[in-house]
Amino acid sequence: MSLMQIVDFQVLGDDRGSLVALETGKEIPFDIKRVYYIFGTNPGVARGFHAHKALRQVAVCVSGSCRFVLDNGRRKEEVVLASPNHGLLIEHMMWREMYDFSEDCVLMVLASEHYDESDYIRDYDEFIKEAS
Ligand code: T46
Repeated sequence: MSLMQIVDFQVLGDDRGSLVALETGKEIPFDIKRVYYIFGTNPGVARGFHAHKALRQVAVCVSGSCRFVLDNGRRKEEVVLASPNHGLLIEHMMWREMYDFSEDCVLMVLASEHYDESDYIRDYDEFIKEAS
């Protein structure tokens, strides 16, 4: 199975433009406890470089684009997020790295838990040990 679980969102459009609605239990397969977004990323910057023990997330590039690399400890895959119509479901115990943020990138992330630094695995060797 692909590591890249892309969720297609329904776009409600009319002559005014477009609207996407995201709801727990519909497009988002967990209770949304937190929303954050990353923007104004400087050129050449890479982010992420960690996994989460329990956190589940859906990442949406609501503007611009960026590249995600996901790694489950056995293999790595990458995808470019470039549409507000799709979300990337990132399950727990998945190492993630983000690259190639466009200047206009706004990366919105819906998260299943409140922020908790103790849920992060920021050391790749530790991640590989825990993932195996
Ligand atoms: C992830 C990827 C996609 C908070 O105080 N609250 C928060 O909700 C978040 C997400 C971060 N922070 C603090 C922790 C750090 O001092 O903001 C600072 C930057 O966070 P971090 O270096 O973890 O950012 P990224 O872009 O490397 O990773 C973030 C999320 O942390 C992470 O869960 O999956 O985006």
